[in-house]
Amino acid sequence: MKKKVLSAILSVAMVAALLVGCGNAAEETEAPAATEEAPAEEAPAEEAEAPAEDAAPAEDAAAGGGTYAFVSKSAGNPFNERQATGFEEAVADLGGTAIIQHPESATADAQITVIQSLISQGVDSICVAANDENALQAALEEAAAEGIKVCSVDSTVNVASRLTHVNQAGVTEIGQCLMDAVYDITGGEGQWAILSATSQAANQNAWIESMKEIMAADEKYAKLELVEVAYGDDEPQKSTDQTQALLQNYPDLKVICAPTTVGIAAAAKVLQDQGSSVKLTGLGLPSEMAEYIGDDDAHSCPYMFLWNPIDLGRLGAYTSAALVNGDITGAEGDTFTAGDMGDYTVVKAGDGGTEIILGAPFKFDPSNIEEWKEVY
Ligand code: RAM
Repeated sequence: MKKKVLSAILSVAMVAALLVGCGNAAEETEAPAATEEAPAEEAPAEEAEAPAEDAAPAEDAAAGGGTYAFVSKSAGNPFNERQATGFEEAVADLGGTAIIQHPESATADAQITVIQSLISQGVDSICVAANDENALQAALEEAAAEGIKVCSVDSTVNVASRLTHVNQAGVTEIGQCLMDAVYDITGGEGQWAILSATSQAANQNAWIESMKEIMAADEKYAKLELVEVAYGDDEPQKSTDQTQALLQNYPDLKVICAPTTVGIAAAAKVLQDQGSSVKLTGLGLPSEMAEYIGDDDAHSCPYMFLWNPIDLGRLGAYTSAALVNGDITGAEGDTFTAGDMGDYTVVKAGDGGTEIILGAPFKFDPSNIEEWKEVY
């Protein structure tokens, strides 16, 4: 199936999912037809960790093409690769040049090096999934001073560092989905732990904060005990080690919630291989998690959530272009058309800045995982 057709189906499903919130998207929408061209097998066109050599010079922007850069959190994470694929697709639609940069590690320093190189290349925009909310500020302010339009995607930078943020879903909405899942899977009481990405990741930290606030605000959660927030740094081996440590340190642990696709995949394997009775939920890529999702003792994850990372990348590109073209400034109330994804409005974000929200989280469970695993 051609990517565009696939994207159109996904967009319809995403809109429908918006209406059902944490509900199971497949119950309300037509699940995508299985496709022979699974995104899991598609290598992103540019994997370069060093600045791309074929980047168009700044003059191309004046000619109407535009050079749009995407900086992911780190290399080797399939979620980031799918975002990059979407970003490239949208830039191709716009007739521009995409520069995709996956830093070597999920650190602010690695991203600062990449951002500085992009500034010297004279790109028109930088769209970054931040490894640290505040640490990129000097580099991004320098970019802005050079006339480069800066937005964040997936994981925000602070208000001073960006014009707007492209958010996958509302923070509280994701926090509520995850908290409801922990409540449901534990049976409403007992010990649970979080396996996160890096300790500086703005997106994971916001979701974790939201979960804690939801838990504290309602008596319903009073019998749940959050014993630890562990950090696997979005590295498979460290996430595996952290999962094993949680199992060892908390013999009464009932549930691990991993709000990271890298963490949840690593934890799922540990739990399932060990035949552990500890259950798992969180945010995962269907293609990586299909073998672990099931209602029985043989599977570690009853269900999990995510959004479409390809569409997230596409929206990041369309937002970048709208900023470069002057269609939006990133102010609350600005509207723009994101190609065939439709119209989006810039809204107020929780940190006092603005954001553009892609949609609502999808729920993936045994009823739909076989179909979605082919999509992303
Ligand atoms: C990981 C990354 C990414 C996050 C997903 C859910 O791939 O940390 O930033 O959005 O998980």
